[in-house]
Amino acid sequence: MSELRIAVLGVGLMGAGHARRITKQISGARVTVINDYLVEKAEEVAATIPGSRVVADPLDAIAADDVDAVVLATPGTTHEKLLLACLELGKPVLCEKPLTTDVDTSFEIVKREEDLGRKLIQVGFMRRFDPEYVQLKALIDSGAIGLPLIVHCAHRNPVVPPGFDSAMIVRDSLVHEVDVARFLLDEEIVAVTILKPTPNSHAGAGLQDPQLALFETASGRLVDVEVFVTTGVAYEVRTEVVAERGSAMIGLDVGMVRKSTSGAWGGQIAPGFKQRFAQAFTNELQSWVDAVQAGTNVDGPDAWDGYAAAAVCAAGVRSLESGVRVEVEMASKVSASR
Ligand code: ISE
Repeated sequence: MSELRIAVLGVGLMGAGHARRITKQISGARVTVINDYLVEKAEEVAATIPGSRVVADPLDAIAADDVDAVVLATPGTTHEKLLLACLELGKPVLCEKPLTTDVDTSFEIVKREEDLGRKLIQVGFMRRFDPEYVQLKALIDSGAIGLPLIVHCAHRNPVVPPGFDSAMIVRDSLVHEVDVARFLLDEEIVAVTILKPTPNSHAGAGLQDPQLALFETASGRLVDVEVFVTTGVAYEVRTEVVAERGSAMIGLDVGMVRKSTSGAWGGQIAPGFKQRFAQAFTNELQSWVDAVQAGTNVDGPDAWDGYAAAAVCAAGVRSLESGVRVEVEMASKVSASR
């Protein structure tokens, strides 16, 4: 089978990493086209990817004859238009979160894809490809610990970029726990409550950090999340599932434990999500490439998952603002194909 020819749109932190992984680590695919709204940035990245060329307009990049599939890593505000172009041209696309920036346009994308009668969109919720999450999901699905009743999560970032506001903590950070909860428990989240502890005095002025979120699922199971994005420490993502016949926890950061002559013992914590989820990003890309090559186009979170995450986060932001429990407003899943 010939190699999948990929256009990478947006080569900031995520897109540049994906272009490099496709080139160096992924089999069955190569990057043919690079696009970024900063043409000099696109040229800089293209110079490191043999056989790639820069196309300045993202719509031209999607339509190019030497492009079979697209990795979309541009800012979220551009996703709707670019996803519609991919759907129109029948090109499979791996779209970094968010699917789009609001619930209504996310649902429009779901419906457009539905009208086509085949899936073309995978959403970049990479934790589903992380070996520890895969192991935890397999354990739950095996039935060995019985029915999960409660999930405890912690999501800590050492630092966030300037301009990161309290709602972004929900939409950009907590959103991963939304997807993890739906993935592990296999059901929708129906209500969200966000509590606001005393803010970290080292966080930017006005930033509500940390936050404590509580998700309620359709059948009544609960997920609590501490999300704290200015810890100043390192990158920590922990998930514990408490079930009827036992519990299981991942994300303990216990790689090598070193004992030193000072009498101290300890190990290393990943400094950021790029390092913590490096394997997940590689696995995600390889399984997407394999799915596109096999003609199924999606192996992982799809447009519906992107829409569901948007709906839960919208409720989360309303809860953050109002201080009360907010029910999630979401269409029901009608199609048998989903
Ligand atoms: C970032 O966008 C990510 O996706 C990371 O996984 C998350 O930990 C971080 O909080 C987000 O800002």
